[in-house]
Amino acid sequence: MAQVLGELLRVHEDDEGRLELAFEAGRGELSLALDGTARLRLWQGEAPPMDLDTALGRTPFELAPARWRTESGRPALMYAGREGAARVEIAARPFALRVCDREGGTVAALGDFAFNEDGGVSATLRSRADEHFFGFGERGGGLDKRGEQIQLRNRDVLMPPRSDARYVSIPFFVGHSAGRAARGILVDAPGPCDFDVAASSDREVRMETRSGGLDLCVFAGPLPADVLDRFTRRAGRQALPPVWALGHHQSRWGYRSAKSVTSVARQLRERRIPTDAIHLDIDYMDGYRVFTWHPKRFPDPKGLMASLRQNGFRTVAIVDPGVKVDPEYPIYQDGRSRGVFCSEGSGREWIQRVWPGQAAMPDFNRPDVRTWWGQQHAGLLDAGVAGIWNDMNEPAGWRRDLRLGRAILPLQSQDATRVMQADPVEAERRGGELATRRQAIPLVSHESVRNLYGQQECRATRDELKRGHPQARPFVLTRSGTTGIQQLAAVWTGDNASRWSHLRESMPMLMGLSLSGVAFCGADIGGFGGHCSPELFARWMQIGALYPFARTHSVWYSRRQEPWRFGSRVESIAREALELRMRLLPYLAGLFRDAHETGAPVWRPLFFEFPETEGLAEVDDQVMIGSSLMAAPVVERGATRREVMLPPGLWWDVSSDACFRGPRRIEVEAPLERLPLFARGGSLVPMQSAVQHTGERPAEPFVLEVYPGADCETVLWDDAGDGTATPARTPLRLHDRAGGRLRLEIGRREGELGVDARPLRVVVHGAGRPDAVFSDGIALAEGDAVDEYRVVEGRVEIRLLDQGDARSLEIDPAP
Ligand code: MIG
Repeated sequence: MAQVLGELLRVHEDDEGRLELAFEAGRGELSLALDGTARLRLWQGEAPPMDLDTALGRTPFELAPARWRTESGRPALMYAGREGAARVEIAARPFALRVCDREGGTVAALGDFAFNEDGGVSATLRSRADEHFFGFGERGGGLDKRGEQIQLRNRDVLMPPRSDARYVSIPFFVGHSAGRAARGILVDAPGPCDFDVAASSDREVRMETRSGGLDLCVFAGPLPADVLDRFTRRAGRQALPPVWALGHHQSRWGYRSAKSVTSVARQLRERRIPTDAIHLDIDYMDGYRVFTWHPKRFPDPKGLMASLRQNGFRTVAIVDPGVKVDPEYPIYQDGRSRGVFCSEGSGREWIQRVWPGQAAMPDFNRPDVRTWWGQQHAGLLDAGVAGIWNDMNEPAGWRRDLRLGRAILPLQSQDATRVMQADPVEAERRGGELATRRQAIPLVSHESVRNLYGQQECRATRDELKRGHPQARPFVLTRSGTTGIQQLAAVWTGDNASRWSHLRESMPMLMGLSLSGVAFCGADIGGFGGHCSPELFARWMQIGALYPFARTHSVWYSRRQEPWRFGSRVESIAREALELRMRLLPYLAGLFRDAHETGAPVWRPLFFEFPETEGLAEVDDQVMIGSSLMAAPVVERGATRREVMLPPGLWWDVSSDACFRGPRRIEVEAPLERLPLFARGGSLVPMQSAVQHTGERPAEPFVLEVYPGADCETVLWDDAGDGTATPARTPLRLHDRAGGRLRLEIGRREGELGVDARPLRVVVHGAGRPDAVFSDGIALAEGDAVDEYRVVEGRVEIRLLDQGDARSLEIDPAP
């Protein structure tokens, strides 16, 4: 039975700017952050809701010195600072909140607070009938979640109905209606929670935690980008990937031996399919014992990885959390003697079935267990593994299974109701002492902190990869996670299938995940389960090569999915798609830098870039890659044309330089060879020539594509790729006076990293045959040499030597 909060009895302002609230049936705390974010916590009894900043090692809430005042008869908590401002009005009977921005506009109105039997809290957010909702982590279905009932509980699952729980739960959403201020809400819960997204009532979002009180934050806009900036400031920003991780990854469950890995690698190079990483799935282990190598099939891991590395490949190895129960297996013995595993209420080790048979599950909530787990990686890392792939960490598992050779059929899903784990906050507080005094750590039920499990494992992994190299940018890939996972790992969306609908669905799924803070995300290219057709593979690779994280992966009993398995036509299409990714590397690296610094995702829905424009919330088969490029892939079988929605402004078809003015819908031809890709008018896209992997020196290191149509500015980042030096930064600016002279300013390069002088080719699209081209005021001659220009198919190409000095270029159109 729901129990209302009852009347607000007392309000007490503490010395630091928090407001303590006492209700008939519980307690609360209201506070504001320096950026104007409002936070409400509610709980029953003594214990406040679990502090996830402490539990997950996040940056603490940046408390602002707010004041409790009454203005024009309304008591409110208020703060106004340089970075943000907010006023929160409180109504006492019944308790309700109104969060207002600096201008006094309502950001959020919240009410109907009630406790459930297990100490969870439900609340209602008022909504406009035309508000659209985005986020919630990794979800199926369309981009706009209005009308859905959503469960957030991490679990292993094959493409469930859209309302079902999936691997990654992020209880955050953005609310947006065209032309109005956007806002965001985070329900910062360690365990499962549920949302009714204007399904039962079109003017309300209902949210409920299942236990543990409520810890809710309201993030103001006005732009969707402002909401993401504030949200990721709270939850953590995208970690910068090592540059090699931005290349293509080739994976398959079924690369059974070192031989098969070597052969795939050799063919990738022979056939010139750009690839940076090869993944080793569970096949490399000995009887699926984590951190071991199969002695026959992988007899010389070090030699294997050295030869891969010599050919420009990094190796990523899978690590599952389940440790085989085997008295002969040193890792199990050691873990057992140190008591690192989760237990059932009775004190018995929590055993469940996964690949190795019976397995014990480490309790990653404890810092000593995370350190222990990290140390187990030594063998992999010494052998030359460059990145770690954390699978099965929801955690997945089953109670019984049927084993038929390589096939394992889970028969009965796990029931973790009696499992206990260390209280992550207490464990954190006790830190290093823990190993000796663990008996004293209070336990909580696994279910109440379930959504943290995979994230804590990634934390153990990342910390280990950074140990001794604080500047390093580790590569960790995870299947499960929750709020803030982007600080620790890239996310792939788990087991999809080789179906057109799953290709189509990957678009909104990745855009939704992106809006939940996870910029580095991707779906298995080609589909994991089932047999991929040549046409589906071609189409999947065209857009997959532009996923923020681009990995081809499949299951062992499906048709092989290396690009050459589908005939030479599809092989060429895949090669070209991956070459495009390599050519875009400077642009992509800049987008990751933006995500890291501002929270703006790499993959953005159209409304994110055009929040004033009506009708874009529904567009989820097109994507903005950064603010300059828009892809409209073909995701329908047999289609060779498609309709494209062009938002306002000029749009250049990248393949033909045809130029269109939006807003409008156009039909484009898209034969199998072609991905419809548009550049926004008024954009500068730094590119390079294609390489086979990111470690290869491109023939042309810097090609600046200029798409006229509006003024714009951007920054080119040069980066050692591994965090060893602060990057160099070259500001770029385009002045596009309609009809008049076009001016490009290349700023002076700044920063620590030395960049050698290099050729630069500036390509100005749609410039026709100009009257004159100037560099720093001096007219250039036509020709192919440095400091000359030529006209190629309606584009002006200028060759320069980039030595890091400021430069300006001007193009006078023909009269
Ligand atoms: O229960 O390691 O999602 O990518 O290939 C299956 C084998 C276990 C699930 C992952 C998939 C991986 C597979 N794993």
